[in-house]
Amino acid sequence: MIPDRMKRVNEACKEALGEILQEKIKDPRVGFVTVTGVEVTPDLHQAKVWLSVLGSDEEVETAMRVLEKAKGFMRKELGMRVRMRYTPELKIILDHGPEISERLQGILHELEEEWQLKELERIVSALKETAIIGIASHINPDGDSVGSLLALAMVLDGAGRRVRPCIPEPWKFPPQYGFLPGREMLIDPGDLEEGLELFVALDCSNPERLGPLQAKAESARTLINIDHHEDNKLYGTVNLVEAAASSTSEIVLAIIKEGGWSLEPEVATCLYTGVVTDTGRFQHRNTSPRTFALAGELASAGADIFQVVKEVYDNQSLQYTRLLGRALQRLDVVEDHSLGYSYITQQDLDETGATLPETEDLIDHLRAVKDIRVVALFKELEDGRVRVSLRSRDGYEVGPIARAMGGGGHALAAGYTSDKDITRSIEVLIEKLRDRRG
Ligand SMILES: [Mn+2]
Repeated sequence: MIPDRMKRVNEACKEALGEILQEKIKDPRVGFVTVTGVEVTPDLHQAKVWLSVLGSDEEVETAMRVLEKAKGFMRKELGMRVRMRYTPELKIILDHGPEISERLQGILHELEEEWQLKELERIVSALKETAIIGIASHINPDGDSVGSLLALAMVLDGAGRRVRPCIPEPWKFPPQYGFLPGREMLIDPGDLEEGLELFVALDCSNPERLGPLQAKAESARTLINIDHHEDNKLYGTVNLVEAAASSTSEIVLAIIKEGGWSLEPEVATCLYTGVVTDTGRFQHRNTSPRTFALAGELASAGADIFQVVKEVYDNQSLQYTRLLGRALQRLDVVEDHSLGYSYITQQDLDETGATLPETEDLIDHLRAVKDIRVVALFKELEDGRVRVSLRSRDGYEVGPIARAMGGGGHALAAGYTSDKDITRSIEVLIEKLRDRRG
């Protein structure tokens, strides 16, 4: 049995360490840490400190490593806060207690929802109160970035705002989204004003994703960051980042509803395109019952769901189809990591006549192969660098790999750019996967 005196010491240390973690440890890698228990030996020489850390395995590991290094500092702080004959050495132990972390997750989730609701209200009032609004989405546009951009632009235009919707590099506009309504509203990036009162960035996990528009976005008085990437850098003045959302289009729909704006068929078609493409036609892990409800809602509002399929999926050029053939032919599998990979060179593009923007979904054809857990597609860019796209199945997370390589994305769909040539890029990725699996 623990004597009362030691119980008091444990309690005092627990409280003090909690404060120290909250007030003194500012390292962003530490994240959400809670002291769940402290047990000091009767001779006061050692204190076992149990910590619960929220996050992915990798985040927990990083946080523990940082805290291990901060042990000496924490001990010194503890000595100043709790009067003891001797300040114990700290032994930091990771508390795996599932019910504790689940409870914390629950609390965190509630806080997050409450916070998001407030941000949603702030965004809607900003959109209603500002006359001229800049809007942009990310470089290398996809269905969600274009769909959410055009939808928001049309709604605000209909509400009498002067909108300045923009794609950072318009010449990279994927042709399969050329049918989307509202496209005629897009302005040239060069015509976008600096220092606007309000600027909305859509689907961009970090401001660099705005490419040539980054400076203009950041010169705005208020920068609203709307996104669903879990690694979003929260770079906006206002941030509405919902990692549980299937797509940015889903969040834009929430904004439209909150604003009481009507959902016109053209707007619904744009949002539906975002949802369909970002969920891989309702097949990726970000698909939930909520996604189907959302799709139903958009279809009811008049989204042309058949046109979306026809234009986006059943519309590939002969040139691209031949390129796809090459990529499929080259698919190779590294058995011990269940990695499947293929590549496309500039020469392939020249010879087939296909263009890089057309290859956005090519990787999904590679993923369909049995027993492959991670698939990588290496695309040689014009400047010689290589764009690497990663997809996974069975929950193996590729997001951390992409981030370790200087890129980003979602847990199951991510990417990065490599400065090495294709052969070397492939080798580096294989090495990286080998390291991770030990
Ligand atoms: Mn998206």
